[in-house]
Amino acid sequence: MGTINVIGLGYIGLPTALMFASHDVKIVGTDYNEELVKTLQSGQLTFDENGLDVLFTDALSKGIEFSTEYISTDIYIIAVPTPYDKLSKKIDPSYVVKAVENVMSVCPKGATVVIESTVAPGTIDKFIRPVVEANNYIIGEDLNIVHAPERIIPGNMVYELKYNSRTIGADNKDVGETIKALYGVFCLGDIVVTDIRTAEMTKIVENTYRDINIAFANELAKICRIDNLDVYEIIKIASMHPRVNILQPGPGVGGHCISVDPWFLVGDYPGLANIILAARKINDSMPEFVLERVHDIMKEKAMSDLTRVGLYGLTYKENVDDVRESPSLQLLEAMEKHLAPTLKSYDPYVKKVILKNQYHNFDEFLTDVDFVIIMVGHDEIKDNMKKLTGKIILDTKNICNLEGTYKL
Ligand code: SAJ
Repeated sequence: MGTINVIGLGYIGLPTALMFASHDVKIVGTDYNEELVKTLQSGQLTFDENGLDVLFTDALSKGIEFSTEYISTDIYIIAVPTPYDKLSKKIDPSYVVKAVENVMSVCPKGATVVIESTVAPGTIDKFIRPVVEANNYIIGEDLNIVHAPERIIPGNMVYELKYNSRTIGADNKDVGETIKALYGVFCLGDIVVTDIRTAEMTKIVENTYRDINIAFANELAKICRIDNLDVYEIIKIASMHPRVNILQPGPGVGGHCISVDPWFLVGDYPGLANIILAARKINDSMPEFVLERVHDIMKEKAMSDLTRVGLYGLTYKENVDDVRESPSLQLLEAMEKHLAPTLKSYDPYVKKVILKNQYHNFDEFLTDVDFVIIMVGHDEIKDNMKKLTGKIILDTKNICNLEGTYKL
């Protein structure tokens, strides 16, 4: 097997590159960010993830290389960002398009480009094929295009890379089977080969399914709040039914996947994507729902000083360092809209200063607040819950058993 050039060394590209390398596949990882490439070349990781350090050491010992340049080879895996426009909800395919163009500038005839980045259904037909054809490449002869959407969950990426099943979308069965065999080097899950449009749609459907199910749990939380019912107890009991499995309510849905992908279906199928749209709205309403709870609790406690209220957790979920679309940031944004003063906040994983009144030490944060809103269930707070004794607590993650704790 020849060298694989993995393009984009972020949350998906880097673990994938390391996994291949640790299984003795020759890998060159390419990223246009010089700083990032230098960091990796110096033997340092660029983000925290369970088990990634061990994989990195292994991949380095197997000779993985990092570069800002694309190399000439037979197989490319593209894992670059696919941002979306917040207002139009449309995908911005420019990074993927640019990567494919760069590949074409160096690749030999007959090379294969595997796109792992999540794309809205139809993106490859709409944006990638025309660019390839505009370069006078014949798809299937001069260049093969494959869509192999990633499926790994931040926090458990290394495990899931190995054990999750995967989808390979290709125009041609033989190319699909070749790429399937390639991923089979490390992937122990089933690998299904299908066409590109189906692969694109499947990926979006998976995240939409989860969004809808989280929205159901969040809607139940709102319903139960009205009548002072324990939503967690109800979910627990209902889920004992053999065909019921309800997810957990929370302060909202963040991350770059579940809170984004369903919008592509809403945008492309207006009038048809109704549950999908409702689910998005419910999940997006949760940070404001938390604010309403804060308001009610402050009234009940006759507390007026907003500066003594603090948010615990800024990331989009527990034990990761990613703050993209996080419910806490959505909540602070909503406060800003109402011109309310910003709350104190703290997150053990967020080392950079991204907010006013942000703390970097748990104890100092606790000293300066009377009311703690638990937004993220990091292990740190779970392991130190006693430190919150005596505080007013709103626990949106159902992790605190201290007496008097308010729930969602
Ligand atoms: N959440 C809840 N209640 C729950 C579960 C999650 O409120 O019961 C919230 C989380 O706190 C978080 C958000 O939902 O804010 C999303 O978190 P997540 O852990 O469910 O998923 P992501 O966004 O980290 O990763 C998802 C995964 N997709 C599915 O589970 C269908 C992952 O497999 C995908 O690879 C990833 O999106 C992606 O990149 O598309």
